[in-house]
Amino acid sequence: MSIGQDIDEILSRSLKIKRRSILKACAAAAAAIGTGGLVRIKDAAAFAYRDYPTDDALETVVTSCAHNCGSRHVLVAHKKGNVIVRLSSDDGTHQRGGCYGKDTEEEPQLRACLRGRAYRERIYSAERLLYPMIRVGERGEGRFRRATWDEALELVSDKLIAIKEQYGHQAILDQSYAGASYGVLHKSDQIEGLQGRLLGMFACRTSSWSVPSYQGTTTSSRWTFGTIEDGSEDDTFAHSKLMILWGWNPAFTFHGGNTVYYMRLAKQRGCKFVCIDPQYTDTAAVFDAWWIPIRPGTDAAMMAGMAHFIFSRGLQDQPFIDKFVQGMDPRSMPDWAATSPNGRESFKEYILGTHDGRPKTPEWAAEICGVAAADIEKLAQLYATTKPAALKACWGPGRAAYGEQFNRMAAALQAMTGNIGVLGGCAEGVGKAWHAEGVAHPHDQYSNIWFASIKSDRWAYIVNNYPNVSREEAGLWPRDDERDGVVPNIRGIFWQGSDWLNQLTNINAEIEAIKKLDLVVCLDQTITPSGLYADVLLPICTHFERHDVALPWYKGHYYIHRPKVIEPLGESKTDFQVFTELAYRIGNKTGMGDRFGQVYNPRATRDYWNNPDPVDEAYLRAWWDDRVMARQHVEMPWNEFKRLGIYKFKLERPHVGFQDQIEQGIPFPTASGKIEILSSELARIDDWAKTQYGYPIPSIPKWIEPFESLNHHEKRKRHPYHMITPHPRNRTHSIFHNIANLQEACPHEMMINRVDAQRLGLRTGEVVEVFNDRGRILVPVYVSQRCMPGVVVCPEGTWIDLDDEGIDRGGNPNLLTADEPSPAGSFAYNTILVDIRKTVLEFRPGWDESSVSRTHVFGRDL
Ligand SMILES: Nc1nc2c(c(=O)[nH]1)N[C@H]1C(S)=C(S)[C@@H](COP(=O)(O)OP(=O)(O)OC[C@H]3O[C@@H](n4cnc5c(=O)[nH]c(N)nc54)[C@H](O)[C@@H]3O)O[C@H]1N2
Ligand SMILES: Nc1nc2c(c(=O)[nH]1)N[C@H]1C(S)=C(S)[C@@H](COP(=O)(O)OP(=O)(O)OC[C@H]3O[C@@H](n4cnc5c(=O)[nH]c(N)nc54)[C@H](O)[C@@H]3O)O[C@H]1N2
Ligand code: SF4
Ligand SMILES: [Mo]
Repeated sequence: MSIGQDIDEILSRSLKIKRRSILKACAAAAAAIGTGGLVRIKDAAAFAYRDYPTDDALETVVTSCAHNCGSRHVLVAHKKGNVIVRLSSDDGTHQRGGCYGKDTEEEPQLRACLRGRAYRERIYSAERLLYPMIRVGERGEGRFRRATWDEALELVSDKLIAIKEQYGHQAILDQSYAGASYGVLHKSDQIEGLQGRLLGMFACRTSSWSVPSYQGTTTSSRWTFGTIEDGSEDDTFAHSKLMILWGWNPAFTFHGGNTVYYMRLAKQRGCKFVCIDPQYTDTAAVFDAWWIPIRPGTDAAMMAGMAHFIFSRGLQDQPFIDKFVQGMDPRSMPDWAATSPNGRESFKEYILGTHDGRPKTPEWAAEICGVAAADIEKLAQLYATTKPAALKACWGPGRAAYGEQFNRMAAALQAMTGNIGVLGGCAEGVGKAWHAEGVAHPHDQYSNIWFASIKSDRWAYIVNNYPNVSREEAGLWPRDDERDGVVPNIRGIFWQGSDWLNQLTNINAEIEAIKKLDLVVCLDQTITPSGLYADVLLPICTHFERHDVALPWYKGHYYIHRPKVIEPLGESKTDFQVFTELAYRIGNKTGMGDRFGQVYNPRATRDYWNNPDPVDEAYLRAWWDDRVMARQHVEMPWNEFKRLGIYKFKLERPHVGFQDQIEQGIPFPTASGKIEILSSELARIDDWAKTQYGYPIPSIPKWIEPFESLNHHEKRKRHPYHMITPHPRNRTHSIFHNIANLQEACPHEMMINRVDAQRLGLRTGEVVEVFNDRGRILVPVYVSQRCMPGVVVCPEGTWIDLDDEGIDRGGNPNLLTADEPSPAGSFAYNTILVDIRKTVLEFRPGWDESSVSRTHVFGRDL
C-alpha cells in the first residue's frame, strides 16, 4: 500500500468513525497505554548564584528571536549549565567572514531590538506556563488546578472524539496563528501549521482564512499583481529620491531587519521623506519628514485626488501604462470588459467622474480626508516628477473597513507613475521580498484539510447566532462538495501560538461566544488572557528550549539556526510533541492504532514524547539538504550552518519587486499577465453570495465610506473621536506584556491632541474611560500635538483585565473594535468611533499591583 493510499484510508476511516467503536477503542487504549510513562513531576529545586559568572565562564550560543514581531535578528545566549545568564546580539562576528564590529551596507549586522534583548525575562517570567492545568471554576474565571500530562491529554482526546461524533467535521475551530510561524519545524499557522495538520487528519476542523495582519493588503496585492511577493529588499530604499511613508512607522513597528539603516543611507544621499499618518511618528521625526495628518480611513480618497491631479496634468507615465497595466484608462481596458457583469468602467473614467458626474478632484478629496487640496496637489506633483520614488503603502490603513481599497488605490498611483520594477521605486503592498523554504515538518496533501473556512473575525458572531447565520455573514470560502455554504456549528476552539481572544475584534462578543462552547484548549508558553478562558492549558517550551531554524519576516534573504539552548522549563513540551502524542491517543481510541500517530509525525516513534531531539535534527537536516541546498543552491552544509549560526544569501543585484516583469517583459502572475487595476476576477463575479467575500466589491479601486469615521456626523454625536490602534513598540502584540522593564520603558497610554485634552480637562497621566456601544476600557492619556485633533492613538495588545462591571482596566482597544466584516476580509481594527470621559477608577497596567505576577491564577486549588 502506498503511503498516499494509506493516509487516504486513515482519513476515510476517521471520517466514518462510529461512536461505539470510539468507546471500545478508548477503553482498550487506556488499558494498553496506562499512564506511567508520561507522568514526570519533578521536584522543585532552587539554588542561588554565589559568584556571578563572568563571560569567559559562560557558554555562548548563537540563536535567534522568534514570534510574529516584524523582523528576525540574532540573539546570543550566554549560559551556565541550564541557565541563560545574559543575552546579547550580533556584533559582527557571527556572519560568514565576520569580525568584531563589521557592519556594512552589503551585510549589516542583525542587531536585536528592545523586545529581543528582554527575552530572558520572558523565559523566566512568573507567568510561564510550566505544567498542564485544568479549569476548576467557570470558564473565564481563571481558576485552574495542576494536572498531569496524561490526564490533560486524555481529557482533550476524549472530548475531541465526542464532539466530532456528535457535531461532525466542522465542530472544532482551529485558531492557531503566528506566535510560532517563523520557525520551520515547530509551526503555528493556519495553512502549514502543526495543529491544522492534526485536526485536519482527524477530520474535524473549521479553519480561519482572513489574516488580521493584512487581509486588505493581501487581497489587493493578489488582485493587482497576482502575488503577495510585491516587495523589494530593504537595501533598495537606499536608492530612493523620495519616500512616502503611507501609514508606515518602521522605527517603531518593525517591518524587516534593517529598514531604518537603509532609510538613513537614503537620507544621507538626499532623499526627501513624507509621512501620511494621523500621528506624527518616530520615523517621521527621525527623517524630518513632511507630516500630512489625515483622517483615519480616508486615505483612498486622498489618493484619488492625487490621481486626478496627475491625470489632469498629463503627468502619468503613459508608455508604462500602455505596456504593463490593465484598466487604468479606456485604452487599457480589455475587450471582454464591455460585456462583463461588473467591469465596464476604467480607473481614469472613475477618477474624472465620466459616468458618475463626480470628478475626484483634490477639492473633493480634501472634504473627505481633511488634507488641504493644495497639499494633495503638491504631493501629487512631487510623486509624479521625482524618479525613483517609493510610495510605501503599508498595512495599518488597510487594517480597516474596506482597507483593500487603500492598497489598491496606492497600487494605481505606483503604476501610473511607473515606479514599479525600478530600483528605488516601490510596489508594496504586502512587501514580501523573498520566498523562504519555510517548512521542515511533514508537509503533504494532508496538511491543510478543512471542512469549513470562515472569515476569522466572524467566529463569535457565528457561535452567538447559530444557526441563523448566512454564508455571506460567515464569509465562507467556497468548496466544490456538499459542504459548500454550510455554516459550521462550532463547539470547540484550539489555540496554538495565538492569543486570539485578546487580539481579535469585539472581545465582549467573543466572551459571550466562548461560554457556549464544549471545549477550549490553549497551547502556550505563558498564561495569556485567552488561556484564562480555556478548559485545558498545555505548557509549551520557548524556542530557547527546542531545536529549529528561524525565518526572516517578509524581508531578508537569510536563515538563522536556533539550537536548543537549555532544557525545557517545568514540564513544558514542544507543540510537535504534544500533537504527536495526541495523534497516538486519538488513533488508539478510534481503532486506527499507532498508525495515526506515525502518519502525523512520520520520522518519530511514540518515544518522541521523551526524546524529541534526534527526530527534530533529522527533520531539519533533511529540510536543509533537500530544500535549501537542492532547491536554493546553497553550498554550505548543514553542520557548517549549525556551527556559524547564520546563512545569508549574496544577491547579484539588489532585489527589486517585479524587475524582471518590467525589464524582460515576463508576464505578471495575473489572469491578463498585466498589473490589474481592473481586476479580471472581480469584474466577472455575478453572484457575490457564493464567494468568500459575500458582498460586492468594485472591480477598480474606489473610495468607499467606512463603517465609522470622522465624516459620519450622526454617529459622531454620540462617539466623537476616532481611535486607531497601531502596533506597540515594546510588545509583539500581546507577547512581552508582562515584562516589567518593557512596561516601564514604554507605558501603555492613549495619545490625544492638546485641543481635545483641553476640552475634556485632561492632563498627561490622567486616566480616562474610553467607550462605545461595544465596550469600555480604561487608559491613561498622553497629551501631545503629535496626534491630530479628533483622533486618539491606543496601541493594541495589552492583556485584558476585566473588572466586575466588564470594564477593561488594562486598556485593550479590542473591547471597542467591531467584528463587522469588510467584504475582502480586512479586519476593521482602525475603524472605531469612541467617546472619552475622565474617571476615578484605577488603571491596571499589568496583571496585579506589582504588574507582573499571576499568583491569583496559581494561588488556589493547586
Ligand atoms: N486592535 C488591534 N488588534 C490587533 C491588531 C491591531 O493592529 N489592532 N493587529 C492584529 C495583528 S496584525 C496580529 S498579527 C494579531 C496577533 O495576534 P496573536 O498572534 O494572537 O498575538 P500574539 O500576542 O503574537 O500571540 C501569540 C501567542 O503565541 C504564543 N506563542 C509564542 N510562541 C509559541 C509557540 O512556540 N507555541 C505556542 N503554542 N504558542 C506560542 C505567545 O505566548 C502568544 O500568546 O493581533 C491583531 N490584533
Ligand atoms: N514593535 C512591533 N513591531 C511589529 C509588530 C508588533 O507587534 N510590535 N507586529 C508585526 C506585525 S504582526 C504586523 S502585522 C506589522 C504591522 O505593521 P503596520 O500595519 O505597518 O503597523 P501599525 O503600527 O498598525 O500601523 C502603521 C501606521 O499606520 C498608521 N495608521 C493607522 N490608521 C491609519 C489610517 O487610517 N491612515 C493612515 N495614513 N495611517 C494610519 C498608524 O498610526 C501607524 O503609524 O508590524 C509588525 N511589527
Ligand atoms: S525585531 Fe523581532 S526578531 Fe528582532 S529582536 Fe526584536 S523581537 Fe526579536
Ligand atoms: Mo500581524
